[in-house]
Amino acid sequence: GHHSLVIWFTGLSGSGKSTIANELARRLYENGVQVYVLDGDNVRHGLNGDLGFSDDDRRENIRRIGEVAKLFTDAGSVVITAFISPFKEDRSQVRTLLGADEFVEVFADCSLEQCEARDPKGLYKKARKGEIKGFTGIDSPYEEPDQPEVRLDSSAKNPAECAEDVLRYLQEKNYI
Ligand code: GGZ
Repeated sequence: GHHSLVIWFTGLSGSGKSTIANELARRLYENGVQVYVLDGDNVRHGLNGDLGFSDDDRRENIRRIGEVAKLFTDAGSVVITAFISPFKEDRSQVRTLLGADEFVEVFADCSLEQCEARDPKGLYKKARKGEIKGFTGIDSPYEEPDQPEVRLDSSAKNPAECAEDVLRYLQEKNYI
């Protein structure tokens, strides 16, 4: 059996959050864990389709995702979330909502230089040209976690290695 919990990824755009989250979900699913991934694809287009990228909208985005994650844990799932979640205070509120024993913060620690070099959607390039305003890391802040449960060196490691690092942590702490 397993404990319901939220594995909360945070990190810059292009840091690998979604890819690692999906790889981790696949690995957990293969081990019989009931797991669900919340990311921009299933949340920002639907439930949070009314929200943009102002500081207030990002706060509300994270607040709602925290509440949805709680509903999933109430239903017995392991939830993996993959949002930038740039503000410490918002992440801390979600931690309080879930309870410290059901919240695992995972920092995809990839340098801005590396994220910008990857730039899979060309968004950094647009942000540098001023075509997107308020882009995280360029002209909108990202507050790094001081004490994440897991820090992933996602500049140097590939997504499979990072997923493995999270799995190892979950096993060590007897979450799974
Ligand atoms: C940051 C933005 C922005 C701005 C659009 N700033 O690489 P992506 O495309 O797929 O990931 C980014 C995603 C961030 O949405 P989140 O819900 O994770 O953000 S937050 O937690 O801050 O609410 C990027 C795209 O949306 N995107 N505009 N201005 N990322």
